[in-house]
Amino acid sequence: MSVTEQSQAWELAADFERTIAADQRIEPRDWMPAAYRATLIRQIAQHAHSEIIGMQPEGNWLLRAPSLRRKTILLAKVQDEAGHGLYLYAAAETLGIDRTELTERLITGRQKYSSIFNYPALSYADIGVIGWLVDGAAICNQVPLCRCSYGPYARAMVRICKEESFHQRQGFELLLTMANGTDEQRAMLQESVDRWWWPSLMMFGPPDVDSPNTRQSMAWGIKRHTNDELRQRFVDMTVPQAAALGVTLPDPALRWNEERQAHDFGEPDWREFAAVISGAGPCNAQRLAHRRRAHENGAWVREAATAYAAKQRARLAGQG
Ligand code: BYC
Repeated sequence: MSVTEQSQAWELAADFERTIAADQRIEPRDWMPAAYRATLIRQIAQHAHSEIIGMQPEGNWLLRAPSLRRKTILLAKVQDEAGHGLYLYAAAETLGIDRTELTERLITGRQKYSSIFNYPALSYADIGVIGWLVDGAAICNQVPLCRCSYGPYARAMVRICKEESFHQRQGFELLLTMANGTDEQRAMLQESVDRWWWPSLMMFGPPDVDSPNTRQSMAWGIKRHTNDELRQRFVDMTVPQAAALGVTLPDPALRWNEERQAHDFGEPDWREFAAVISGAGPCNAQRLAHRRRAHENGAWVREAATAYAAKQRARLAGQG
């Protein structure tokens, strides 16, 4: 590298650091360190994959919804998740990676998606609990991402968070109906909360001491809070909601700490978390197999769209 090139490179790096320090946004055409780009591709792609894989546990109940009203709500929610996946893949593409490549990394198991979607949805109460706890956890995690230093990701998150808020409310409203229903419905609700509580806490990632990426991601303004801070925020937000529903959260260590002005709570089973994210959760194989099948079944759509685009290009070139 020549001396001029070297000083240009320093200038670009200094510009990047200044933008981050001033809490301004990095945009796709700005220079950025390779590791910043790689971290964003990893996180945004995992996030996009989670939205798409996350359609499966709820989609499983679409044909068994207990009423037309519940079916319409669930259908709208599952469609929203597909939309979130699209915004996020589009945001990842601004970093110079192709969506085809990202899909390939997902279906070959080279990229992760959220641990939570490797658990089965076993009853209709699970549909409410996914909305309440899973989307509730997602909101806690994602609202700060609206201030992420990378512009396209932050802007996608603004839109996604508005929709997540509807998702959480529809879940809570379904659960409130069950809570005011029969003893059997209340038992179904409690059983579902018992299964989903700990996996929901795991959504925030490993404890801070075991999180290799948090420090650097916070220094770059990608993450605004640590995994443990957001987990605490979620617990504090959820406890009064559980009381309103009349359900017990399955944690004997859960209690209000007057001194900290926050709840103390127990440790999730981190061995289970490690197993789930390394592919050995209850539904990992099923989720990936389903995604792979859907991708193969969609090949003709991609081929038709590509052929149509080529035809349009040829027509426009002919006109020119
Ligand atoms: N599941 O250093 P750490 C939704 C991985 S979709 C799986 O703390 P980071 C919804 C992590 O990737 C919501 N893997 O990482 C959709 C890393 O592994 P690699 C999805 C996890 O990135 C449909 C390693 O563990 N939300 O709401 O600093 C229907 C070490 O972790 C998990 C997002 O994706 C996990 N739970 O922090 C309903 C939010 N946790 O990549 C609802 C965006 C950690 O080094 N993502 N890992 O091999 C984030 O905010 C961050 O990536 C995380 C992890 C907080 C998740």
